[in-house]
Formats: sequence, C-alpha cells, structure tokens
Amino acid sequence: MKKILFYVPLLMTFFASAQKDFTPNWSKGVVWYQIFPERFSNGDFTNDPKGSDQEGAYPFDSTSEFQVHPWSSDWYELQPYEQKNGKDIWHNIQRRRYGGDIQGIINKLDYLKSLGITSLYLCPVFWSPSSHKYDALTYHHIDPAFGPDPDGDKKLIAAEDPLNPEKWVWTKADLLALKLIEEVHKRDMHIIFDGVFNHLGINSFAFKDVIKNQEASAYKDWFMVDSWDNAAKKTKFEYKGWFGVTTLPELKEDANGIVEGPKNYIFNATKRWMNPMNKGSQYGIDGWRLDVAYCVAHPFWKDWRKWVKSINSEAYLTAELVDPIAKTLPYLSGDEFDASMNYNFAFITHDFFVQDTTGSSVTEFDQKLKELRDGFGEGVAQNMQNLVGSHDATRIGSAVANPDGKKFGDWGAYFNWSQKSGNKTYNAQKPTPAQLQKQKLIAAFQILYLGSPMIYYGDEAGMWGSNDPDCRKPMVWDEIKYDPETTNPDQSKHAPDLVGFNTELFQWYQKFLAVRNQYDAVKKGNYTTILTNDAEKVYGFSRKYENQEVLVFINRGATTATITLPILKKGKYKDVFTQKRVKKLSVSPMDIVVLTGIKSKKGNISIEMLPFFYDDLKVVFKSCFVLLLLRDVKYLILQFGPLR
Ligand SMILES: [Ca+2]
Ligand SMILES: [Ca+2]
Repeated sequence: MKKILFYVPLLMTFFASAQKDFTPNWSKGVVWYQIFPERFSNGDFTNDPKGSDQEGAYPFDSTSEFQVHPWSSDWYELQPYEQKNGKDIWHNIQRRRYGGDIQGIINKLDYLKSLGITSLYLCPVFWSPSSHKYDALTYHHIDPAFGPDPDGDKKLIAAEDPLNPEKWVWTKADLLALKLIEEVHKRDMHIIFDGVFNHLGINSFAFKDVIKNQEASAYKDWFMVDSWDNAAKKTKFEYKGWFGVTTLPELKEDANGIVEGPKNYIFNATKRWMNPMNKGSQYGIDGWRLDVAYCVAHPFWKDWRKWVKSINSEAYLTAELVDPIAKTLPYLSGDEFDASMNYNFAFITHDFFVQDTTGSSVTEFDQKLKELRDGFGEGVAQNMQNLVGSHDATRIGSAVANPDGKKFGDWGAYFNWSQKSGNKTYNAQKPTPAQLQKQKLIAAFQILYLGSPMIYYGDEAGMWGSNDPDCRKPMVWDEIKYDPETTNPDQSKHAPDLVGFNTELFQWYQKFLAVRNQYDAVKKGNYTTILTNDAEKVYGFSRKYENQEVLVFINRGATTATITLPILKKGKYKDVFTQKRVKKLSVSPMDIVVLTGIKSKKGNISIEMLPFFYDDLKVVFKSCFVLLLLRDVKYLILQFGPLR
C-alpha cells in the first residue's frame, strides 16, 4: 500500500501534464482581422447616422450641427460644420460619424479573403450611441444605422418587451447581420462578435427604466445602485459606473458574478446570435471576444462558457486581458476562455522591433516569447490572437515612427503617451520608408509566429495614427481618392502626407499570409529557436508539422548577416518565395528570409537534425523513459490491483 501512495502523486503529475486541450480546433492558427465597423466601409449611404443618434455618448453634443463626415478628408482638419461649434479637434473627432455599416463589411469580404484573412473579429455591432459602441443600448439588436432601415428598426425595437426573449423581433439590421454571417461562412471564414457584458449604456432600455421608475423598475436589481431618489429619505439616485464613468452603469455582481436578471438577459442574447431563430448554430456567430473580462467575476464566465459550449461546442471565446501570464492564467485554464487578445505578444514584439536603442536583445526577445508560449496549454497558445495594435492602441504604422519612447508593456503610461491629444510631441504623421520597413518585419514575424495573428483593419493598407481616436480613422481603400493629410490638431499645417492604399504593403502582408495558409508547419506546427545572434541582431526559428518544416531568419540589425548553419550546407532547403535552393544564406538588414524543406525523390521532405536539438533530444528521451515507466506502473495497477 505504501508503494501505491508513492506512485499516485507521480501518476497525477503525469496526467496533469497531459492536460486535455479544451480549445476549438478550427481557430488554431487562423488569421484574424479586427474590424471597427463604423470606420471600415460605408456600403449603404441611405442609413448613415444622424446627430441625434449619438445622444448620451461622449462628448455629449448631439445637437450642434452635424453631417456624416467625408470619408476621404484630411483627418485633423475641422470641416465647416465642425468649425461652427467652436470646439477643438478632439471634441469634434469624437462626434464624427463616417457611416461604416454591415453592408460595407459584406462588400469587402472578397477583399479580406484575397488578403488571406480567415476569421473576423468585429468590435461591437449592437445598438449604441457612440462610434465605438462599447456603451450598448441593447445586446439583442444590431445598431439600426448599420442596417438598411434605421427608422423602421427603431420603431420595431420600441414596441418590444426586452424581458420577453421569445418575442424579440428581428430588425432589418439584425437580419443583415445574419446575412453577413452567412456570407462569411460561405467563404470558409469565421466571425466573432464583441460581448460587452460588464456594463450597459446610460440610455439602455434597462437603465432608462431605472432612472424613470427607480425602485419600482423591473430592472432595479440590474445595476450597482448605492441610493435611490427619495425625497422622504433625502437620498439621491447614485450608482456605480465602470471606473467611475457614469454613462456606463455597471451590471450588478455578487459572489457568483453578474446577478440573475442581467445574467438571463446576457444568456438569451448570447443564444440569439449563436443559434438565430433556432435554425442551428451554423447560422450563428462562431464565438465571442469579451470586453474587459477582468471586470466580471470568474463564476459568471464559467457558467457562461458552459452555456456557450452547449449551443456550439466549437465556439471560440477570447478575452480582452492585458495582464501578465500569472494573472491571465485563471481565465485560460479550461473553464472560461480559449484564448485572449495577446497583448503580451504585442509588448514583446514592440520591445524588439520598434525600439532602436532601448530594445530587447535577441536572446531576451526569444526568452520572453518562450515564457509566453509555455505560459498556457498548447491549445491556448495556438489560439492566442497575436496582435501588434488594436482600437485601444497606437497603430503599428505610428508605433514604428516613435521608437524609444514609453514601453507598450507599461499599459497606462504608454496609453497616454501614445495619444496625440495629450502628447504634442508624439509623431502622428506618415511613417518614413525606413519606419515602414520595420512594420513589414513586424508583420512578417507576427504572421509566421506560433498562434493566430490578428491584423487590425487597415494596417495592411498602410494606415497610421496615434492611440484613440487616431487609430480609428476611416479605412483607406484603393478605389477612393483621399485628400492628403496636411493639418495638425491645432489646425496649423505641415507638408502634405499622401494618403492612399499602399499596394506594395498589402502585397507584403498577402504574401506572408499565403505562406501561413499554405504551410501547416506555420499554421499549426511547433516552434523551435534555431538562432539567436545578439551581436548582429539575427533571429532564426523553425516551425514543424509532421514532415513539413519552415525556417525563418530575421535580421533586425543594421548590416547584412551571413548565416552558415550546418543544416543549410547540404542544400536541402529552398526559399519559399523564389523557390531557389539555399546553401549559404545572406539576410539584408531589416529583412526576413523564409525557407522550407525540399521534397526528396521519395516525396518526403528532408529535414536534418540540428546540432542545437541534441540537448533537447536527450530531454525528450529521458521524458519518454519516465512516461513509459509511469505507463507500466499504471498498467500494473490496472492489471493486478494494488501493488503489494
Ligand atoms: Ca452607411
Ligand atoms: Ca463588473
């Protein structure tokens, strides 16, 4: 019996290390594209928002003169309608609407397909007064201004009882969103929506009712109300908003997370978009991105995950988390999310590529990446959304134009520093060709790295812009002629920056995405470092899947690097782009080379064992030996009962 007690912990360790992969398969290694719907494409000019639609949204100016902003205009230039209100650019930019909509996204699906995108993440599309729509009026209706009949939709919504999900109507915008999902699926692509379940907008049906009816409201328990408007008690209506933002009343939580009323509402809305009209989950979205996931208690996410997976077991759940590995881990341990927006990847990548004098060494870069890869289960690592920018960060096109400033990993300090509105010295102008080369290198690395790259809309087209709101400019399209940017925020002028679709950059993204989509080694292969040269700033890694291998060499340095690894000597690799056999490798400064094994006559791909691998191999053999031993112990126990 003593022996058994000795072996049990060993066996437990073995089974724990072989943790079950709880993540969906389809999403491993896909290429994400993040869309900010109001700014992506205006596919319908008849539905464009009105000034009154933004009532309740920052900067709380829905009554000054308004028009839909010209899509192709100079970003910082105040238009005549804006000049009339006498407010500065930062006030006016927040009240601008450009008219992007669902039809616009549908129209551009073939463009995205041609780029190599396989999955879409849409920033919120539910009805809301702001441009970003993180202040939802509802979770069960698409913004009427995103659909073909805003006025008709609003009437339908007004006549409906939000507490009766059985009777929820399908507005024209809702139906167009279903069409979008169908068109996405038709192209073998996937789509997820943004779930902003921590708070509602101040003008949401629920909070409006609470304001009006106070303690008599059917929604009185939905929010964090500190005191009610009560003349007798001499109390005023007070409640908690998200981080003190009173326009974003937070949904009430107890020890189990979001309380019953709003929880049921969220669950019903979740099902509506995942299995619309009970037609089947193939007609619904393929998952969710969860806004400020850390602001909602764990038990809620655990319940919600079960609900989601009961509707579609292959649904993909990704959380907005910007914390270090240890703090992120509880969300990614199998009972909450499948992945997160991988901001840690962005921090590491920026440190290495963006910074010139304060950047990390190749060795540090490699170590941090390894730590992050190993920080979570393998399924999670494959599912991570590897991003380099987002709607909450400076665009990569501007990050590269501002090296050696604050570090992206210092989230709060970096956030403010990278906003042109608060930092006049931030360079918000077009990146130079040398800076753009940096972006290219970053993009190529992002695409070839393990996990799922996420491209922020327009990065591939050469868009630039500092942090919010400049990272949310209207998309640059090939068929639109844009005014050059010549205006500074204070309305003074600078030399013109030409604005237009950067075909060369697009083709760069396209060509690397094609490699990812063509080679399983890149899409879902393992990852091994093969070269870290700190002196020359050269980095090499291998991606391997079954008998396919892709080698990547990146020169972040200032001089041409000659790479003479023994594996290259026999000429068993070729350049994936030129198809030329490679024996001796030269990588230009700030350039990248991608190789793949040449198929031998037998049809197999020759892969040589690297000398670097020998140590790893020893570890593998040792592990195998231990595992075999453990397997035999388990076998003995199963066959012969307890060891005596
Ligand atoms: Ca429109
Ligand atoms: Ca909360």
